[in-house]
Amino acid sequence: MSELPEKVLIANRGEIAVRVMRTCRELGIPTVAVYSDVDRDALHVRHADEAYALGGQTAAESYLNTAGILDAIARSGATAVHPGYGFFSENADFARAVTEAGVTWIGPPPTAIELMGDKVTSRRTATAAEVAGVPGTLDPVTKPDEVLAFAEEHGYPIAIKAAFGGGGRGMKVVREAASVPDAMESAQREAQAYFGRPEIYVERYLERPRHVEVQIFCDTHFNGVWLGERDCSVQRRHQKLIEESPAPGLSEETRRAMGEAALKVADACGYVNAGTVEFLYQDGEFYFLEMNTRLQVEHCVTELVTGLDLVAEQLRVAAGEPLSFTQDSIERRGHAIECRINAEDPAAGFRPAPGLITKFSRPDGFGVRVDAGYDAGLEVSQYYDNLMAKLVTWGPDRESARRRMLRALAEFEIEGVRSTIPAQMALLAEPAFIEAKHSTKWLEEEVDPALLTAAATAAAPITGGPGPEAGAEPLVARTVPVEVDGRRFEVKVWLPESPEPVGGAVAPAGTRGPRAGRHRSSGHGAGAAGSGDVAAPMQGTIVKTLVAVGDSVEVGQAVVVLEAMKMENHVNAEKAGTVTEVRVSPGDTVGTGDVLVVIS
Ligand code: MV4
Repeated sequence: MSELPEKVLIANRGEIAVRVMRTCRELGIPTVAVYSDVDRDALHVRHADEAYALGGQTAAESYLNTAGILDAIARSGATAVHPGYGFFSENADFARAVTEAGVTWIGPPPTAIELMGDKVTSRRTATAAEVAGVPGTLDPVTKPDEVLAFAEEHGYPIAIKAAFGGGGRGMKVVREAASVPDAMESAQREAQAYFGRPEIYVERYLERPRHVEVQIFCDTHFNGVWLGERDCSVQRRHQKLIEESPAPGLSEETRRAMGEAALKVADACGYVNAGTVEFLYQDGEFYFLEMNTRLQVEHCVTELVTGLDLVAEQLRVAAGEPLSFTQDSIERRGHAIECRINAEDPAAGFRPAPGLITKFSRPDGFGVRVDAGYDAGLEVSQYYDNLMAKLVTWGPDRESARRRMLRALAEFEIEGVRSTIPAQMALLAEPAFIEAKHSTKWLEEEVDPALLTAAATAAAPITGGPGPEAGAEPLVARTVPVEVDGRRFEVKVWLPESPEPVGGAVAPAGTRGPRAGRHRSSGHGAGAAGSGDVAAPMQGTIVKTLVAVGDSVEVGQAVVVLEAMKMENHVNAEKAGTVTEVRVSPGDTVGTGDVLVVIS
């Protein structure tokens, strides 16, 4: 029998939290969401079985609040934590804090996170495993002479990079000796500013590389498998816009060599769980860049090509199970492309465009997958990243996946905020992309910006529904009475300041009940009148039981005191009879519909 976590807390938000919850649901594992003030009604909260407020708006106040998340773990009784990507996913201290609380960390060992989190030690680890990076210094450089000597040996251009950085911030390209001192100084300054450490190192600079990364998976039984690669070369300012698998034009021989190199790196850092090894690829050669010690945004293209659920595999591996596949059992079929649908304005340099989504009509049909973190009526907040959804298409070959993507992008209707869709449609129709002649420099340096501006301007205007102004009205907390099965409760709801609620956009907050998962049957609905099963009308904590087995009770008699939302509620018997079961005791957490007492 397969051992899986009993209850998973997802320390994240948006599409990745929803994506993890979907797999948990398929596997019968209850899920716990955490949420910030602005995410009170977010999609990930609706998908979870239980949800706990972290408070705050910014990431630091909420999804990076260790004490708050640990508290939610304790209160929910979660036995495992999935970090998603971003936030705490590559934070070794958080991983340790979770483990020390006796909870399973669904991710790699903290030591592997640390080894790969710093580019100097990760390059050393790769080099020790005989996986070459771009030729460069293994130790940080401090004097211009060291850099000049390197350049004399390897030739210009060279890249000066932040040792403890990532994402390309602080990278300086130098094409002549005279520029070395200034470039070093500014690279050090930026490294200090971005990453809090000034150390820099040097590499030969590749002019037109492609970004190709390998998905690997390792278990605790020393099995390691590579699942194929992804080409993520369509980027701007290190934000990926389109990803695909397999990488076009890669020979089977290179693919296998890359996969094996990725596994050597994983081995060398004692890796367990899902990971990605990034390479720069140019002229048939590949060079180790860095390793990402998390499940990545673009993991879905690998899922479509291999048919494997990577989150399910993460749960198995975290529970100590061996991998469910072997290197020889992996079959890669066809081609998958992913577009990151961001709330950004492509006509304004992909400037973030947060706001209220007034229409969100998703594409579907054969070969189309949408992983969305938003829906109509929800607001893309300035506090978090702009990813609204991932649109992924599969086809038997690259061209059919590309055409299917164009079809699906055209079907996707988003109003209220600007999106990257028009830009992606224009890019996918470009000859350089169709012929796969693009590189990491393509979008920023080779594509005519007028193409993106024209596409975005021609796209539908940002109208529909009440418009951003109406939705932008601030919400205020009000305590209002509600009736649940004829019983009165006071609940706190967040309503627009104006006396008349707009549209009904806020109705779900008041009517959905306190954080009840929408898939959960309430148990006290149909046929509840006169039922002997006394069920919790809402999620909460049992304060007191007022009856014992054998007691006789009257209709309407209080049998349990339930604390929910800082209020004590009496839960009453709906029929007269004798108590045959008391299923809860003080301190227990119960969910909506859980049976508390049985009367016959
Ligand atoms: C490079 C490079 C060319 N030569 N290193 C940018 C992100 C960081 N992780 C590494 N980056 C690069 N390093 C050498 N020696 C070009 C890039 C680069 C890049 C790499 C991957 C994906 C997109 C990129 C966009 C611009 C530059």
